[in-house]
Amino acid sequence: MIDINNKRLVTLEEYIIQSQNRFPGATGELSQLLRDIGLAAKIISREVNKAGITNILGLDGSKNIHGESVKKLDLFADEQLISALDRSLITCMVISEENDGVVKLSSKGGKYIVYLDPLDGSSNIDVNVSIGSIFSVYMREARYNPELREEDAFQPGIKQVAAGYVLYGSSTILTYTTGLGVSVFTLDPSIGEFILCERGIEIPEHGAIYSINEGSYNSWDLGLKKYIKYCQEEDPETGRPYSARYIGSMVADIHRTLIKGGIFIYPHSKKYPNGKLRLMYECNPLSFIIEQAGGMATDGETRIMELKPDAIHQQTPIYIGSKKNVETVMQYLEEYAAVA
Ligand code: P6P
Repeated sequence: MIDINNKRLVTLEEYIIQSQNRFPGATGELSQLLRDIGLAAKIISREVNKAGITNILGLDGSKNIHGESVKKLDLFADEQLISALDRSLITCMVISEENDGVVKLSSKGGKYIVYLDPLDGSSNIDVNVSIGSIFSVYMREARYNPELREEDAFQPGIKQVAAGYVLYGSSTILTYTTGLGVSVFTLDPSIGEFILCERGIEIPEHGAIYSINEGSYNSWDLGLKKYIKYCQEEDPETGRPYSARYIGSMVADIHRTLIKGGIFIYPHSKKYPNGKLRLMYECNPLSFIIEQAGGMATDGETRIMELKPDAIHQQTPIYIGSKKNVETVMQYLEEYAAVA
């Protein structure tokens, strides 16, 4: 612990070691992997916070797997995270939004597989809206198979051993879970340390906020249209009408949902018939966090973390947030599913 103004503060590194000590058989490898991500996050945070005054802003001219223009900061974040993970020889491969296929790291025997969205919401970089890095960690199944196989990476979200995000906003925060609850850290740039600010965080069971891009209203299912109409009706008993909040940066929208409750929705639409958000490096890790905090996450029919992946960049619709909010929208979707 460190003393600042006589206050005992716990750093991310200390917290990870303390948590590891709760597992007598722990080898410390997952702890090292989380520390690697924390280090990369500090470096990315420094660049994000000065993007406006360096030449790192703007497009680098390339396109990612989804045909989206790649911003220079995306590539910087991708490089920093992969380099940090490669150094400790614990991770055998990385799958990232910025790379079409699997990135095989120097440690062929590494026991972990990491999915990354290095800089989610990057279209907001130039307008100074919060953006985030997302990570999802799996144990390699065929551990002793010398051949690194892409199939090792096709695991459902329930197999995640750790997941989390870094949110580069008014402050830089790191939120993660290893399946024992959700902890939140805030970066103190004056000492370059992530400081523990909340552990065992719980999402409110209900929240009077809905978060969805209403521009795609015309392509919604009838049940979703009816649900949003329900949110907009006056009912002081249930705190309706709800507030509408949509940042367009999933990490920021999910973090607000974690803290204040409510629901975030990205449905399928004409433009995205399978949904826009990626299962493996956006929806699964954020669903792990929300479920660990007592919330729910579904694709409208199936629990997100039980979806069987068959492609590393697979997309899915998502309804995620407070338990009561998700249950209500599911009722509307089921009730109107039969209606054309
Ligand atoms: P839309 C950002 O590009 C992103 O992947 C998520 O961070 C965000 O929630 C979503 O897309 C926003 O998509 O179609 O509303 O602009």
